Amino acid sequence: MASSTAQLKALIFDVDGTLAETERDGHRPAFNQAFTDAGLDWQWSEALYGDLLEISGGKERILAYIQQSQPNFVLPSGFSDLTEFIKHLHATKTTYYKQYAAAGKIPLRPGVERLLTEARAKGVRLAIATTTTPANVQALLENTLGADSLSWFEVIAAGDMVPKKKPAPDIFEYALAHLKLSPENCLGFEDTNNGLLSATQTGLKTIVTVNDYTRQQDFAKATLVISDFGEPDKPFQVIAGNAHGAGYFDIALAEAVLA
Ligand code: XBP
Repeated sequence: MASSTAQLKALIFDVDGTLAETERDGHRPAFNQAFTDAGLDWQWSEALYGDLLEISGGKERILAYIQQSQPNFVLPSGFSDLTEFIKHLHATKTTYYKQYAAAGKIPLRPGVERLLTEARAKGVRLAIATTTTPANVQALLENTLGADSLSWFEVIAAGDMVPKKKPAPDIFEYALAHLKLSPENCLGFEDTNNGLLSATQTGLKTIVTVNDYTRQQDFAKATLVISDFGEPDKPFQVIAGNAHGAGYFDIALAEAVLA
């Protein structure tokens, strides 16, 4: 029977803050450990980090911090320029992040594994569109969902694969182009205003799951804003939009939201 509503073919997920509380449990402590290793007395508090999250990308975030808050910074010897130094700091930070993931310190958010498993069982394709470094995505997925879980995702669009980071649409455009799908057949999942802008500029209907860093942000462009994906025995809270009476996010709700 012909249908006038768009068919759901793929889900495109942000990683940081959406699949897991990576900023709180992984990135911030990893930045701080990298600073200590480099002999710097910089420590990013939770509050400061909340402000710094306005800048997408770890290397870009370090640069903005130096420019705004460390006017007397002197380039350590052995580095030809600031870009090289930031690259070095960031590589150390990535090493720490991977260690935290391997140690099980970065769990998935409620409902994530259930939703991914149901999508796979029903033939709904999966992709990732994230600003973070590809090695971080690999470490998170393998240590939470198992060794083969990278292969669950047809496209892992991450980090420097595109010229402009979120809120630019580049990373979601990259994911859609590699899926060879139109945005009408996909849903995007985000936790930040920057990410929401990135996704919706491509035409994707986007679901926002908030967290402590982002719940005060402007999500007017989201199709649905919820506390998390929820579980049958632990329903989400609906913050804005129509959740069609559901208590947790599943493929039936994804289809209802897309229709
Ligand atoms: C995530 C980011 C990333 C991480 C750090 O944004 O901005 O920079 O905070 O990762 P989003 P890297 O969730 O919108 O994709 O240090 O690897 O950049």
